[in-house]
Amino acid sequence: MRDHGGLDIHSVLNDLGITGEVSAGDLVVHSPADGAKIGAVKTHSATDCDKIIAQSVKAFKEWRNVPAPRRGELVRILGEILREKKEALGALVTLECGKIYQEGLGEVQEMIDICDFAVGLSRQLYGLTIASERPGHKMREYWQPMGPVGIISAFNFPVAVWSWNSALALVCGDSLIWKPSEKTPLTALACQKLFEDACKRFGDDAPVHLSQLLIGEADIGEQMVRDTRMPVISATGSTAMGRKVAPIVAERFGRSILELGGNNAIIVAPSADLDLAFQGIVFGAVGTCGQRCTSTRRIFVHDDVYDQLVPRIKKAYGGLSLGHPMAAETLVGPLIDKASFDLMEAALDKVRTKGANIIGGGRALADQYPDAYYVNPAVVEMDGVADNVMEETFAPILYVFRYSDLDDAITRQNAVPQGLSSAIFTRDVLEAELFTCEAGSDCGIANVNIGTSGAEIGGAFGGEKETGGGRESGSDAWKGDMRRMTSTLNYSKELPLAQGIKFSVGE
Ligand code: UN1
Repeated sequence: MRDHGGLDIHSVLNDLGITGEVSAGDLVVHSPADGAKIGAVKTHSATDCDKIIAQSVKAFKEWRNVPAPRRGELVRILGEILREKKEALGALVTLECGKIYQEGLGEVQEMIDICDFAVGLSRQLYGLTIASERPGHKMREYWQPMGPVGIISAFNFPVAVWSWNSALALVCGDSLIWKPSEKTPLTALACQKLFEDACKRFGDDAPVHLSQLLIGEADIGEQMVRDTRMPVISATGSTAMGRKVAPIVAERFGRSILELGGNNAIIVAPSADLDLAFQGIVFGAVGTCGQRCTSTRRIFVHDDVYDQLVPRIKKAYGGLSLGHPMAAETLVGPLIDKASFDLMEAALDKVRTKGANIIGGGRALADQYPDAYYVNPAVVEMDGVADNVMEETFAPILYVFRYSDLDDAITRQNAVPQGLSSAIFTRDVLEAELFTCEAGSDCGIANVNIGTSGAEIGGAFGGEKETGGGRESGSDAWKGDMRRMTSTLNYSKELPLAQGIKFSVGE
């Protein structure tokens, strides 16, 4: 294996300054790359959780008074530190969640990008000035900090999702509590350390406990979700998780920002540039070993190009370089664990019994890595087998369908419970415009001539239906971390009532 300049677990933990914190604890972490134990961290108790929330409330009350552009300075410093530690943190992402090092680096870059975005935003938390219907009156909107924001993140983007939420929430004047996946606490501890370093460089305006970790299983997350001191809960993960979180938060009239499962499709039209479509599909389907919420899970290929494109994809699947995610030549690393592998096998068994044509699937590299779960990415030709695939399986399975009519392909694309990402490859402007019109894709993301995954941070990220409806990251997603205040000011000497109501109190 060609490694990356000795970026092994020890040097990486050392470089990130967390060796001590991950050497003993009740939560043992194994690398999905080879199954080796790479750390053990202490989990929090219910009493700890209560204390962490109380501390967060206190930190919020100080932080909200710091001017937003100054709050942006803290995020600027965090971005600077992330640049300094990009290689080490990228390698830890790779070793802890198994994505290839290129993608580990990409994930840290995504953190840097959102920090840059948030720094600019810290001077642009604009509200509207609205024309009042009353003489001598002005109406204005203010955006105010909300309070402690609870962030729940998944193993597959163990650091970027935290950064989308935290960079925005920090400039918005909120404090943070982060419950990372129990599968990836080391990267969370590393981010916490980098954040604390940023606070030191920043100076006294950053209160203690401005950002804290909550380490543990679902029960501790649920305690945070139930707590009325947490006005915003931003949760990323499975639809099953969101189904639990959403009603709990709704019942107490909290705000939830949900980014849940996807079942993303690409339509390949007759005029498509097939080289682009090929690259976009294969990256989308096998990148991150199919473990992105934006991974390409279904393709609808027009009859006219099916026989040119699909055999090419199947051939490429035969030659994909699987292997240790730190090896430079690897394109596909491992699945996170055995449970994921079992789900992939179960999904393939289901279509196999219906007579689908399956290329790939099954375990790979088991002799070399008996304690890790490498798999052969699978292509499943669905023609005549089933109408659609309704579930998200977090693994590299690409279901391939034929189509002849674009409206029908869009209908089938949309006919799943999830609504995160979608794409069309076409050089026909009418088709491209149809795909992104009100009767086109029903997803939060609808791309033309690029794949379903790999969104930039500048756009609002999220989707509809079982994807949860939340938006994180760019555009005006920051509004989710603030409360809107409408203020009408009277500078006249009268008190006219709105809607022309006459109400004069005699004395
Ligand atoms: C996720 O899988 O939860 O668009 C996030 C993408 C990445 C983010 C994925 N920028 O694929």
